[in-house]
Amino acid sequence: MSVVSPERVWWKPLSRQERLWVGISLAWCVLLFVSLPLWHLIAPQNTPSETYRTTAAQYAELANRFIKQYQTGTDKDIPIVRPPVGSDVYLVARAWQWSPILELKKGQTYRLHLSSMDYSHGFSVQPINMNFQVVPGYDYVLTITPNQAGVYNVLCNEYCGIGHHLMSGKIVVKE
Ligand SMILES: [Cu+2]
Repeated sequence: MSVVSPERVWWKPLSRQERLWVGISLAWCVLLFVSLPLWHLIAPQNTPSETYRTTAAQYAELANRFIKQYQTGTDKDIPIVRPPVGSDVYLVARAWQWSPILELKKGQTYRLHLSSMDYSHGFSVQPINMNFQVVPGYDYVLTITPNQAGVYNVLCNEYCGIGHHLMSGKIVVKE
């Protein structure tokens, strides 16, 4: 009397079709895995690779100096700023506003700094649907080249309190 019946052995050699499907899934996994870093390197608009530690006070000082230097007007008490092309530009997120309003030139590259003065906010640019998390204590630098003129709305897409829905800003891209 045998203890182990051959039918109860779970392992069997793979059939040709099973091997084929395992091969296809494996190739797909590898393709997705390598496409992440590849997309980061070759895509026309990359997510930032620069993040620095900062404090609210430090960042506010840089942003205020930037606003004072290049301010051209105000819109409902929010300063409008036209920075020189290629420069470092600062956007401040706080409950519940984005400041300043940035006026950028189409086809020019800027280093856009983002930080929050209080809670976590979400930097969401509409209608191009670019999204980025803005966490206090960090200075995120996005190297951006606006390639279409127009008015872009900056919305907060991270719930940040009672005035969250009112938190909208603007980036204006001119020809
Ligand atoms: Cu919010």
